[in-house]
Amino acid sequence: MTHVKRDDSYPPSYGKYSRKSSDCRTGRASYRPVGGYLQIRSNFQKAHDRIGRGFFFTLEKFKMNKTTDTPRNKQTETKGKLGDSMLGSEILVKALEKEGVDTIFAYPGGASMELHQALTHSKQIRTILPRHEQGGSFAAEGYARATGKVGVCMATSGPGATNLVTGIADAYMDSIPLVTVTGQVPQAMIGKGGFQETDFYGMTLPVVKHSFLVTDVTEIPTIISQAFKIANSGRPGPVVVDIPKNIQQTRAQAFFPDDVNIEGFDPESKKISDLELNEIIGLIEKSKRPLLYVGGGIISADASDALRKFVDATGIPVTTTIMGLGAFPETHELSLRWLGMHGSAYANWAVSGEFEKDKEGNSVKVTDGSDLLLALGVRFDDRVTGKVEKFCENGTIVHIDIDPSEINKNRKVTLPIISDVKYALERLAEMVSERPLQTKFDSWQNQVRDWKEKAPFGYHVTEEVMKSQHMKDHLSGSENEVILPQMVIDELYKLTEGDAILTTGVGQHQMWSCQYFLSENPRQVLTSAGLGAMGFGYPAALGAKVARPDKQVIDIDGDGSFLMNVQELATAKIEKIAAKAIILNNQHLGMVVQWEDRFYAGNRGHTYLGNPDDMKQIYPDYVEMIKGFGLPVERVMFKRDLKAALQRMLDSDEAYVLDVVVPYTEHVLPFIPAGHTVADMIWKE
Ligand SMILES: Cc1ncc(C[n+]2csc(CCOP(=O)(O)OP(=O)(O)O)c2C)c(N)n1
Ligand SMILES: [Mg+2]
Repeated sequence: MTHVKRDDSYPPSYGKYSRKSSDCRTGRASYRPVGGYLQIRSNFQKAHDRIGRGFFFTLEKFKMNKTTDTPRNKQTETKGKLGDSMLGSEILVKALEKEGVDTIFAYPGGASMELHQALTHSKQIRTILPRHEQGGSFAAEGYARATGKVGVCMATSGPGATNLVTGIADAYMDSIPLVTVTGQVPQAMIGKGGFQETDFYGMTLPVVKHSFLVTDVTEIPTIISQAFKIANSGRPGPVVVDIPKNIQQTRAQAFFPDDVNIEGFDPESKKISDLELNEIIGLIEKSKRPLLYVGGGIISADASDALRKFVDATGIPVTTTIMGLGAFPETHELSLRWLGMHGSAYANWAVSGEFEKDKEGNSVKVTDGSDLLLALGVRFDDRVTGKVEKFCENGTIVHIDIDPSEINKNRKVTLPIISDVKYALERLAEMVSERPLQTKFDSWQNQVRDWKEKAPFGYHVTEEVMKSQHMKDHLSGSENEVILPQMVIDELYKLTEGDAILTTGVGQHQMWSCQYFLSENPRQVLTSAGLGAMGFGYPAALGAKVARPDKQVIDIDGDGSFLMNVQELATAKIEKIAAKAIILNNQHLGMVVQWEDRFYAGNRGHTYLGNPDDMKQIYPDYVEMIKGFGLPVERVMFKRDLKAALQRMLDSDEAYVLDVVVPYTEHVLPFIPAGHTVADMIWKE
């Protein structure tokens, strides 16, 4: 079996012993040690014997409980500076400072309190205490997603570390640069099932880009530099650095390299050739209906300006993924907004064609979709493609990505290219401005315009809403004042004029946030896309606000999702982080309810979040709860109060929560049921 790895990011000398996860197609499982530490031992021992390095731990080393005898690795030969005599914990803090870290979200415990002691002496790093490690990991992600810089979080061994796993998995799925530092039990205790020991290194293997277990105190600076480099080069991702307590307590003089050269790891050197670029231009010249399908890779690569130039020079319309929101301005006439399960009908039509039902109820194609799909920095996620073989079935597909493991993984394409996408777009823009295309795409652009006019995102108060329990319980006599969830985001978009950073939970509110808030720029809507992790919204907003204090940062959340990390309100209050939150409170797990309505005849399977003994009550009482955290809060029930309440929230200098009560009967449309095609898209009631 061949092992194709993300980025090819292993130094070859680490080989399979690096314990880095790989993509699922190539059988991550074969990397995974079956029996924990003992099983790894033989592999690692072999690796150690072969390469004579101290990068990989061995049981012998743990037994020795000292680490400074490890053979020096190559980095000592590079330029740098020998540090003063310091404790391992202090070396770590210095190494983080050297990487430019200004914020760390860290929750202490027995195996990491040494690190916290050292952090108290840092003048550069602000240590923020989240109220749950999961909150800390999402906050670090929010920081990273808002800036493109590496987010950093830290936890103690055992339960502290396991609480980080969801955040790490989230960063892995969405390719977010994250360095997580965890304390580990002393080396002598590893493998013995001692208090708060978990094999965190092993546990996180399938969801990290790389991981280190530090066995030599003097290697901390090199490992930290490597961790940051790996996290944020090529396709970004999470890196775990697990540091046993005895290493933190060991005094040593460590070498701080100016730069680290990781042998064999140079993802950014992958560049498309002019020959391939000419081939793409040739395909565009021949095409009648070219379409750009762009994703988070454009944002990670900082390639949106280059994309804009290329579109200006060619007139090719653009659709993005949710991770690619803002890679191209959504207000631009050539923007088709985002595509997929709940994306715009017109983006989905532009990819695969427009279908209508005939008299017998069969779907028939009425207009062709794209004949040339330029897929850049995307991964053909199933929420985008639906039934993947039908996705742009009749088009030629060009796929450019930095990560070889994405090529032909979900969708076989005509022209796959491994390249830095920014370079590819810059060169393409240059080439087409030097030698303009012979083709114009007027009729295709007109088609796109017609589609946009035919099926804009929209909402209205339906009969279902009027007849709903929500109306009876909460709006009897004031039915005209009902607030639909979509209205809230629409109004917020108008009030902020689109100049804000949004985070979201996961569910219906998430989809409406992406539909009704148009991203002009990258890094405006931060959402857990690949993992779909409820609880992401508010902690991510904290991280984003810390990183971008100049911006309004607003978490648009569901009542279910918000409750999952509600404790982070304490972080906001105590750390004075003015991240706002709007709870679109439908008293239900709305997205699951929507599926129940569509596919399970409306049978409710534990999707009601309110109090069944008193359905007129709004439960839990967020107003009382948020008051308990010492933060301002308002409940909004009537449309007439919405705008002013939103404005008060925006005007607040501190964290502020609006609990907006909305009906649960709304469905997110358009909707392409999972595994189906655009022919099955429900786009109007
Ligand atoms: C941690 C986690 N658990 C469960 C789910 C499954 N899930 C997806 S959406 C959803 C409902 C979310 O409810 P809420 O946050 O109130 O948002 P709404 O859909 O009502 O807007 C659930 C349970 C998930 N995505 N994440
Ligand atoms: Mg809800």
